[in-house]
Amino acid sequence: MTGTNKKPATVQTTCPYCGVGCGLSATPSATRGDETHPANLGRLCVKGSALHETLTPDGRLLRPVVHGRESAWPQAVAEVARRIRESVALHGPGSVAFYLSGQLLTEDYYVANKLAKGFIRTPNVDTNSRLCMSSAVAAHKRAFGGDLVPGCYEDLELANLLVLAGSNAAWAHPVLYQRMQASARPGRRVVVIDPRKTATSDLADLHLAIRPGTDTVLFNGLLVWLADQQTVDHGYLADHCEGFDDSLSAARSAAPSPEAVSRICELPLEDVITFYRWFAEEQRTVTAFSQGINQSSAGTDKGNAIINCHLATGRVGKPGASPLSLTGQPNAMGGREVGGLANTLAAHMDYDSPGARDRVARFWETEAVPDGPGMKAVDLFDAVERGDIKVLWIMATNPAVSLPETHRIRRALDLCPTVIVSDCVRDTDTARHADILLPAAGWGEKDGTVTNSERCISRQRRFLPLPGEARPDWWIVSAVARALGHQAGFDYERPADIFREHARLSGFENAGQRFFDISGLAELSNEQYELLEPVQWPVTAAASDSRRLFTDGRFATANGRARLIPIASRLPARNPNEAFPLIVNTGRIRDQWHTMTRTARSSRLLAHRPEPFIEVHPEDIRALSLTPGALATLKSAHGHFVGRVRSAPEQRRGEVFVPIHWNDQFTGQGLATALTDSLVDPISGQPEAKQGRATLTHWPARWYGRLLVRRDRPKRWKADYWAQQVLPDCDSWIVAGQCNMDWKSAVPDWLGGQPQLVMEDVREGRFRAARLRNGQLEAVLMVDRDPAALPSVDWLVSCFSQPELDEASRRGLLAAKAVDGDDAGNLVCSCFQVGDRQIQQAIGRGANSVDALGRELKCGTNCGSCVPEIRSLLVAATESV
Ligand SMILES: Nc1nc2c(c(=O)[nH]1)N[C@H]1C(S)=C(S)[C@@H](COP(=O)(O)OP(=O)(O)OC[C@H]3O[C@@H](n4cnc5c(=O)[nH]c(N)nc54)[C@H](O)[C@@H]3O)O[C@H]1N2
Ligand SMILES: Nc1nc2c(c(=O)[nH]1)N[C@H]1C(S)=C(S)[C@@H](COP(=O)(O)OP(=O)(O)OC[C@H]3O[C@@H](n4cnc5c(=O)[nH]c(N)nc54)[C@H](O)[C@@H]3O)O[C@H]1N2
Ligand code: SF4
Ligand SMILES: [Mo]
Repeated sequence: MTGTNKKPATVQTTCPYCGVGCGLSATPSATRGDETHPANLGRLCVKGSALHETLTPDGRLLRPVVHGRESAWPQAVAEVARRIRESVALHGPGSVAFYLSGQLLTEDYYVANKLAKGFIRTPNVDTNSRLCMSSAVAAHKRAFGGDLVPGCYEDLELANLLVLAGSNAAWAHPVLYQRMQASARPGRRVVVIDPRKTATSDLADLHLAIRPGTDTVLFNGLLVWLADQQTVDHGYLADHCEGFDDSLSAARSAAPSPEAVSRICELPLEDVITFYRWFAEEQRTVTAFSQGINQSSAGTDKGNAIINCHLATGRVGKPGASPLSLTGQPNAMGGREVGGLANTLAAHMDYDSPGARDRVARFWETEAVPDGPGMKAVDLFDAVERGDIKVLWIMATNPAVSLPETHRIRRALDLCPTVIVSDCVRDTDTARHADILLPAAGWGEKDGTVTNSERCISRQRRFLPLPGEARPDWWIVSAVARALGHQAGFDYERPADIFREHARLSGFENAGQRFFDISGLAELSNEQYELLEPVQWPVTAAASDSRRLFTDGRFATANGRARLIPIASRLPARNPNEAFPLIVNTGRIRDQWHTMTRTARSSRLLAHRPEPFIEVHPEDIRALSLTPGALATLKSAHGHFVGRVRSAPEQRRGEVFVPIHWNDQFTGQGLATALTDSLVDPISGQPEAKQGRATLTHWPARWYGRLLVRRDRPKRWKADYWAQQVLPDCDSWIVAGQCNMDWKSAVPDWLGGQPQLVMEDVREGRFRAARLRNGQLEAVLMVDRDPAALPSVDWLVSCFSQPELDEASRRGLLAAKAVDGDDAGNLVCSCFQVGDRQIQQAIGRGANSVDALGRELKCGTNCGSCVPEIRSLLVAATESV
């Protein structure tokens, strides 16, 4: 056999996206679900299965850039070290800050935390987990005495009542959703609590379209109901808990009756009672919660209101009975384990845990660690804005997009004397403000571990060479640490060295007080680390079954008892008012990951929702004189957002939903965070990202257009509205303008030269032009007054792949519609690229169920994320008959 046709080795690794933490078998050209991984047992969602499509060298940051100039590593490391040393000398250690990420591997995170807190001695280390999990962390600590998730994924299958609170798992945790779907059985019930009807509601027996921000009232009311119906487990409370009486009386004054709950939460009384009855009846209940709970000015209270009901009924850490916080990022848990949050120190020890500061300092062999907690993300960026932070090192997060009031964040970054950004991608909204850019190795190029929502530690493994000068984050941080003179503490040669140290610290002077203990992994050899199978913590000599915590009713508090927390009635802090009458809800879409730096590289993933949008209730659309399919502007006190209006009966009236993903790299004015403000939960510091306030008005477009240009041609045009859509073979934009255009004279700039085919109908506001080169399509522009009259990109893209444009396509280009009429329509199934029009046609031919459509078109048969959408097309078709 020759070396050239050798197949690349398949590597078992873990998906770098959501906190489900699916195992994958990966090669550079394919990703498959790993059947042996306990999180997914072979399943994958569309983002996981498209991972190999995102591994392109396009747009990668490949070399360090220091003050605008490419530089070699020794110079870049020396410059970072110099800036840190000077800042500490002149302004003290607190003037240096780190802003880290739940997307770092545990080893990266550990080293960054150790350098900051142990050696630079700044407490100012926080992470984007502040925006994500910190309310759940705070709730866990209040209730259980530690940041401990009691349950596991199997509980989602074992539960007879599944409550999904503020979670759109169908889109955000798709493989867990698939597991919930697959475990449906007669008698198993699902309740979804979400102001919007989402794809997740497809699984719901009861959907509570709650008034945003009032979840504490709903769960306080539940506690009262449980007490009044005598379904409280008094034995469990007496043996293992404290705080029940106070919590119940607080609940009684906040939510005295189902009628009061119904009124405050704006829910039908019978639905409230049904939920309460089901919860009271069913011992095997899991309440899974996510950002609808955490991202709130009452986030910690919402978490504890949920946990109170579970403690009161003894449903914690039992098979099929637990509260279960769904973590967002792949290593949100790992970051919490190493102590990446500003108020934590290391290895689940806080600054105020007795003896912790001294213990950690001794373990790290450093003189001291900071005296107390540092600033949380929003405060930290306020300090940057005030000029108190002189050096800010941002790793694996994009705060210019993801923090609220982005205009202030960007100004703060500009004011900061030294901003260091470690990222894999060259152009991000944050990188634009960097003084020093450090090229990080990305997924597939680095080794380490991540911990998923059920405390399962899995290996990410490398199967690609390092591109350019990119280096793993642990390597970069260690190099800087050594340049600062800390050789001994940072002489790591490989991630395994770091992992062993982290595992040793977790067990160091830990006689069972700290539940996070993985000392059983502290002696792994390099080879054993290489082969490490997924394992749930704790991992100690004593731990035998780590699937669930608190199975013996002992908690991590000083007296071993769990605490019920009295929850006052806190209503939404920011109600709509005359100036800003609409509530802006923000969240995720199925096929994109956060700020799109990776997922937008796959044209398949960008096809489902190709541009920013605003989901609006049809009655509001009418009342505000908007047009579905046209553009509109949301304006808040902080900024504005332009997106396509989608008619959404799933919305409550007076509330709109926008996606969080778009940013300046992909559109002109599509930042969701321009609409939310810096109001945070008083305990966790987590921003209230789900409740902006805004006005909504029609965006007065004179024309709508679509531009496709063969890849990498120079860009010499401007439009009031643009959104980039990545397509095979060409660059592509959805555009619109507010002024009439003289297209004939403007078009050479748009197409990069004179067009050969031109059609203009001034009366209809229609213009078409195409430029050919050697008979092949080079660029095409389609403009129309009516956005619905523009052709589908599928067809336009097919014109680009023709070696010579045929006559029919030429005619089609001028008429601006597909010649053969077999347009797939809007994409529904990303895995098999099936559009709504194809599905509608198949329904017309008699395919009358999800299964029948799957047999005919394959749609919905891979990851299943699109099944709720397929179902709604089926319903719409039946209704229209
Ligand atoms: N496709 C995709 N998946 C992802 C991510 C991604 O970017 N893309 N990101 C990952 C990350 S980091 C995270 S944190 C998770 C987030 O996962 P989720 O929390 O499930 O996702 P979100 O869309 O942010 O918000 C969930 C729901 O909260 C609802 N909500 C808003 N306000 C309230 C309220 O007051 N009460 C209640 N009960 N609900 C409310 C919203 O309508 C929304 O449907 O997703 C992870 N998975
Ligand atoms: N309004 C509103 N705001 C929100 C939210 C919301 O629902 N609504 N959700 C919040 C939540 S839950 C989250 S988690 C945040 C997410 O927000 P961010 O963390 O800002 O978003 P990402 O796009 O994931 O940023 C990760 C960055 O790290 C880079 N990267 C990827 N891998 C690596 C690596 O290995 N090393 C390095 N150094 N860099 C890497 C990526 O290219 C990218 O630029 O947004 C928060 N903001
Ligand atoms: S469910 Fe999450 S971890 Fe699993 S493949 Fe999808 S994005 Fe990756
Ligand atoms: Mo998150």
